[in-house]
Amino acid sequence: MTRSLLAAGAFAIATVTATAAFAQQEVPIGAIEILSGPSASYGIAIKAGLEMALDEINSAGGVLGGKKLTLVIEDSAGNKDQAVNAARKLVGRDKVPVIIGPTLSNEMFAVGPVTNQRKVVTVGTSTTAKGITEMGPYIFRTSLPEADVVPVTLKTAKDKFGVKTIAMMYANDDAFSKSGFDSMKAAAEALGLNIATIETFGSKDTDFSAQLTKIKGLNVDAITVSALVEPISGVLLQARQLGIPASVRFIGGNGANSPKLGEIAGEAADGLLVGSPWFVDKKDAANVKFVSDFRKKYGKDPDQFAAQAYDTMHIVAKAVDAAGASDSDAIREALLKTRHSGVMGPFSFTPGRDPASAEGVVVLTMKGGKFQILE
Ligand code: 1QQ
Repeated sequence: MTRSLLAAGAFAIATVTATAAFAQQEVPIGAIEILSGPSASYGIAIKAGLEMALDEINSAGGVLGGKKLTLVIEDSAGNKDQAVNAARKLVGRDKVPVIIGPTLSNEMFAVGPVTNQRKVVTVGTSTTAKGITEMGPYIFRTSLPEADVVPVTLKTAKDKFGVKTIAMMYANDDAFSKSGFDSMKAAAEALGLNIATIETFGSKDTDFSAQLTKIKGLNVDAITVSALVEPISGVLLQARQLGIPASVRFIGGNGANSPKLGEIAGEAADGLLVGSPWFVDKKDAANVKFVSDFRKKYGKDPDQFAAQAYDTMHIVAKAVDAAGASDSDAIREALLKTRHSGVMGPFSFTPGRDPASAEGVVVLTMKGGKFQILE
């Protein structure tokens, strides 16, 4: 008995020592993503992209001369407070030098001030609202702001489909949805479009009939919607049920860039226009390999959110190596100088920590519940 207890104790000590030694061989990267709840499709795609890049980095020898990069991922469930708690855990308990995420701008506006104050580099891969990187010198993003994408989408709607009069809808309880609407409105005004009405709703709403009935009577050419994927899908389904014809085209923002839209709305989403810096059929070698490897690993196509996350993990790994240490300040400096050629195209940060290039935005449309590039 005593002997086996002693042996067990010795074993436990040996295990702890081995774990501690092993821990020093690892560089932990934190991530805060939506893995549950209505917006989980975004976070699950991001997690898949991060993990695929992580595997590639570690198979190629890791970082800092042979250390493994590990991912400590926390679920925010799309909730600001849960995202802030996750950030506190990652900083305090896990001592991560970098946090990737959170998924939503709404969450980032709560997390950013906390991680910036703790001087922990925080890199949004999907946060597109205005003002994200202005929160402080530790806040970066690899996602193109809506302000750079929606003018391209609206110009295409005008030039290619003759859209002149629009109704505008947005969720007024989500920072991204509101900011995306502001960008859409500015772009519509710059293009000289007539705005027949502006209608709002809540992100958890399921009944949009009052707004849509009003819009139906206004004879518009198109309806813009700035919202996350669940409410947009609800708007599309209900619009067609209420008899708004398919000739009235919907125009979405970054929230519409998830394949979940087609899964929920099906053919009601057909004809929707959305801008994106990435498309699954992009023919460059890096993207072809990424898409093929992703299909092999996960048995489905990557989406824009997975692609952005995949590039971001590679960018972060490069910066860790260039920093020469698992140190947030050194990584911050290194990120500002990092150049990466990824599946989204060539990437570097502006001094303000936003993506340097807004080129390569393509406009996609939905057909049979799937995205297609607009020919
Ligand atoms: C933001 C977004 C969302 C659509 C990310 C999933 O762009 O919150 O900024």
